[in-house]
Amino acid sequence: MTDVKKQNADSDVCDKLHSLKTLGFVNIGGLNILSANEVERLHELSDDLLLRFERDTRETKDYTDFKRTGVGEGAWALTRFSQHHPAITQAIDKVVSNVNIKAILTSVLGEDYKIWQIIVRRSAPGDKGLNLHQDSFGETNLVILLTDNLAGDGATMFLPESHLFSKTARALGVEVPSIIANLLRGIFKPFKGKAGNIGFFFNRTWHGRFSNTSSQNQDAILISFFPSGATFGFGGPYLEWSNEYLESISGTELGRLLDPALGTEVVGDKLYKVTPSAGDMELPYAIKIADPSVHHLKPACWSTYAVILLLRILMSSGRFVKHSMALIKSKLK
Ligand SMILES: O=C(O)CCC(=O)C(=O)O
Ligand SMILES: [Fe+2]
Repeated sequence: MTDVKKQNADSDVCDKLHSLKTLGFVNIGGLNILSANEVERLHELSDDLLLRFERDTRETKDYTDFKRTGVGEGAWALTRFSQHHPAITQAIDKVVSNVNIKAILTSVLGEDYKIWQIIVRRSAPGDKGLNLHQDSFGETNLVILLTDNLAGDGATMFLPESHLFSKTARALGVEVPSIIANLLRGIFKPFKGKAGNIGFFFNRTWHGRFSNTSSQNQDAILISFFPSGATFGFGGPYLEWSNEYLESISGTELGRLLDPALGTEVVGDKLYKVTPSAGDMELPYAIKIADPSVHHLKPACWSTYAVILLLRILMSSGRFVKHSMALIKSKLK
């Protein structure tokens, strides 16, 4: 495993990395990477862009209303976020070029990671949240909060340590709807923090989004990384970065990370496999945790197992009640 100390990272960053590996998510704070003005500007731009595309959805294919896609109500996303404004590109390039950020990414993804998507997600007051789920093999997200969110309303939430559990949430039938997760707020941990805070999570960690009962929009940038050995693809709302954009950022760290022509192998239609450079033979941590037969890691706290058992009981009782009600209704017809 790449040693984070070798990358000249701050010692506090080493502790944060430890939390990420053990809990599956972490807020590392702002680390003074972006100034308050830069964070404010990012927020203003996301505000302007979301409002503009809401008014005219034909203006871009990157605007998604989660209600339309059937994955929630009261939340919106703008994909290929950095492509929509040079100031966004500049700020995100600054984040991904930062020595501490690179040290964390290298430690969990190896040397050869790539970025698939950059989205800005808005959770508006009344957002119903997002059910518990896991995403693609090896995927790891970097989060930048654009709004203060100390209560966790409309925040990404996690079941700590669940990235180390051998079975998936889907296999166990515990893709808990956010309405239930909200009732169990003590169990799931939201990504709380202040505007400008940066964090990471493995998309293998069981996660979703709490409903937003506050009176404020909760906005966050989510950058999706893939390590070598993992595959990402474009399609649906996730379009390929435009060639003009990639050309305009060539030579920058963000350009290296976004251009699929660099460090990947085409394995299908708009499908790219991240390839290891010579010498980086070690399996990245984000890949290891995706395959329990390889890592032999387990959640350390007994409470994690107790929660998983509770969720299984809750969800199967729910399914039993639903099934019985449907049966009774059909008999009474
Ligand atoms: O909207 C959210 O906070 C959840 C995001 C999510 O599930 C993801 O980025 O994989
Ligand atoms: Fe997700």
